[in-house]
Amino acid sequence: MIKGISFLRPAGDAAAYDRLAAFFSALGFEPGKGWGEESSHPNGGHPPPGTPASRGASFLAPLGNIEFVDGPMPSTANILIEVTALDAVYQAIQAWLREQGGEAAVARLSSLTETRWKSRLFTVEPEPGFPFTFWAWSDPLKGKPVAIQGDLSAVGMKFSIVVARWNAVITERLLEGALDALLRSGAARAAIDLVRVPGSWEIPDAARAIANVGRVHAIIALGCLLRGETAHYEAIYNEVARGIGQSQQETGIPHSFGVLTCDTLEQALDRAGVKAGNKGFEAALAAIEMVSLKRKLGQVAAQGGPA
Ligand code: DLZ
Repeated sequence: MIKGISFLRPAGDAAAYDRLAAFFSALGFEPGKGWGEESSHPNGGHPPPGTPASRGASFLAPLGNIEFVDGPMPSTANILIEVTALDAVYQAIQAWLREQGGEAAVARLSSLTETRWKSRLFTVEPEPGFPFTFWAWSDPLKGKPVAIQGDLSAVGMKFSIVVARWNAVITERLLEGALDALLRSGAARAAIDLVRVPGSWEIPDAARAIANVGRVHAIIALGCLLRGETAHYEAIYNEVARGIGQSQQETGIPHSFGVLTCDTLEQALDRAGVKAGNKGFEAALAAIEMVSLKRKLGQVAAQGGPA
């Protein structure tokens, strides 16, 4: 029943709000939905007339909890952010503060200290009066995530969507779903290329050409093959799947598979947003996740690989 927990804190003024939001964005926090009074309040509805406008910048973390303390409080800020690469975060924050306000701003960053609970931490005030403590377990195995998995933020990522014109009534819906997923996950419109090909058969060739140029982080393949209307359906489908997979494996660029293979148009419509989700949306999310995962695997490898 319980789904999440949010901690609301007034920023004070618009400039502080912007700086705090910039700080959390710069550290790679996944942006939440946030809110603005023009659209709607998180509790729903519009504010009564005469209420001052307000807005909310939201940032997500994979895990959260609220802790009540009995006895002396630890000497930390009351918002603690657990990370897995404390030194890298420290350096990133130091650089951000220096860029914002030179050495005077860097003075709002404490030194790294050991705690009594086998961890290291530091406290920073990205905005005066807003302290945050970042910490990590000293024993890397303790702080290690149980699984290495990709996130779903597309901020800063570039994509190509290759979409087949054949069965356009379906593929245009898949395209809408894919764009919806990318934009809602933070991708910039300018970071999405759209490439149209005649039919699914042509997708692997176009995908390979795009991957060879190497300017995008992932390729999303969208098409629709209908068994009833496609001669040599199996042969075409196998070749499309093999070609997309081969392009992915040989170029190292994630290719997500959003090619529907259905018996009837009705089935395809269901999978293109009517009754059974939208395969284009799912393919776009898979692409985002794989880009993020491959970055993380790269970091793990750079740090010497798993123990
Ligand atoms: C020719 C053909 C047929 C019969 N059916 C489909 C289909 O259901 N879905 C699809 O994406 N494309 C189809 N095509 C077109 C081929 O993919 C290809 O574009 C043409 O054979 C030209 O090479």
